[in-house]
Amino acid sequence: MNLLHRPRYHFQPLANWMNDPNGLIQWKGRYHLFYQHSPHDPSGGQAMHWGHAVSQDLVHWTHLPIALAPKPGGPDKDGCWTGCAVDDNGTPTLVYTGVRPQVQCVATSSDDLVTWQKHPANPVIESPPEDLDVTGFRDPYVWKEGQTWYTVIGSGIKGVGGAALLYRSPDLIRWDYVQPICVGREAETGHMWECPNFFSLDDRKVLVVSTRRKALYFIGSYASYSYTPEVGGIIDSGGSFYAPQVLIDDRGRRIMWGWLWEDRSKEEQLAAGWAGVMSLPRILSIHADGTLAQEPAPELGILRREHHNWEDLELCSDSRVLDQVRSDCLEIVATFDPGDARALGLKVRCSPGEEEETLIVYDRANQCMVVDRERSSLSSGVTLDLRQAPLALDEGESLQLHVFVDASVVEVFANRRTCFASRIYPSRADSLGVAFFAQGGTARLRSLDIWEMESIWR
Ligand code: DQQ
Repeated sequence: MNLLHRPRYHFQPLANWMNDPNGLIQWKGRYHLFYQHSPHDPSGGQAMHWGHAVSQDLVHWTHLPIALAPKPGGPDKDGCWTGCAVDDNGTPTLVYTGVRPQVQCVATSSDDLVTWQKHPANPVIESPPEDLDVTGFRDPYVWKEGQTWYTVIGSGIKGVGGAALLYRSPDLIRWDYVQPICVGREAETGHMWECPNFFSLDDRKVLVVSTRRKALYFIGSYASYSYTPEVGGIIDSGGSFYAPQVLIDDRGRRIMWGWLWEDRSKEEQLAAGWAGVMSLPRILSIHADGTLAQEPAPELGILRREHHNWEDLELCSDSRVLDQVRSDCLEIVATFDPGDARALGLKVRCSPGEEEETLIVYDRANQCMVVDRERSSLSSGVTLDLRQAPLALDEGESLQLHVFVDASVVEVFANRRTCFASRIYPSRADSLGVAFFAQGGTARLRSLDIWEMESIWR
């Protein structure tokens, strides 16, 4: 396996392919993370298994044995696809999709989530509703209200748009179809909604779906088995974040992880021997304007090691390289007053001669955040592009950038509002520099804190 570009504090399996987070649950105080996994294939070609890891602190993970594997002749013979975990009155229970065809299955554990027994009644939902012509039928997300279990299943109605289909059950085994809680318009949100998540946040209801290579959220209200979205947006604009799942922990926090796919050629992935990374855990809340807020879990602070700090610097039309910092494993917290600068921000993974660099820019003139990886690598076979998302700062509001650099991952949180998880693959061993800059005017860097980060693997 090739360790070049391999992150050190973002979760990954030991090797080979991973995609969606699955079955997130806190059990007896420990966080369990399951994920889509091809245990012997870095290209994801093998029928999907569920990998499994556990963490005491949300940061360091211990790999556990494969939780689910396709069973020859069974309803999941061609793959154990995405699903969720619930506590059924003391029995840990997974509800997931078996393929082909797409059906819903159940497995339980009697040894604290290490080994899993598939239920003899599988598949517990053997086909989509008869009266619907669907584009897919997968990725159950289950919750309980009173004595009744509910699930939404990712789907779409042909010619109409993506849909989240609601079922209910007294026991997780016998399920009745209710109705779609929500149906999108194909032109706006695609023909198929994958990986729906449906949960309360403050006093609102949030629906998360993944479609057309993006994860979307809606915030709205729910009554009579029908969901009305009122606000919505893209969860992450970095181009790699997909199929997120949300865990509700014992402090009531909604913690979200997403799959960050590779942005390099299949050949490079095969040569590396691994593909796919989990995002950092993100804590969700709702801004005063009703949109979704995301911030990195504070627990990540335990990885901070050597610290560098700068205060109150004026930036005018140039960039300043920070000679003290040379690393590809960093956390950066920066607060800027944008002043009258046209654009300002940070550069990471810079080579000394600026042959390679990735820019994290607030474009004040156009009121947007940009992650510019057009010169992030001199290699061919990697995506080099510019990603942007709206960010309108209020009068007098400072720009707050919280950035995580971890080898091939750059994860950016701008004012808790606009997020980017992007993959970069600098070719030069000396692309380790950090700089800040302003263009077209003067800005002020109020404070800049940089920590070198420790690996999560002991
Ligand atoms: N990945 C799973 C599906 C899901 C998709 C298969 C989303 O269950 O719809 O690996 O990335």
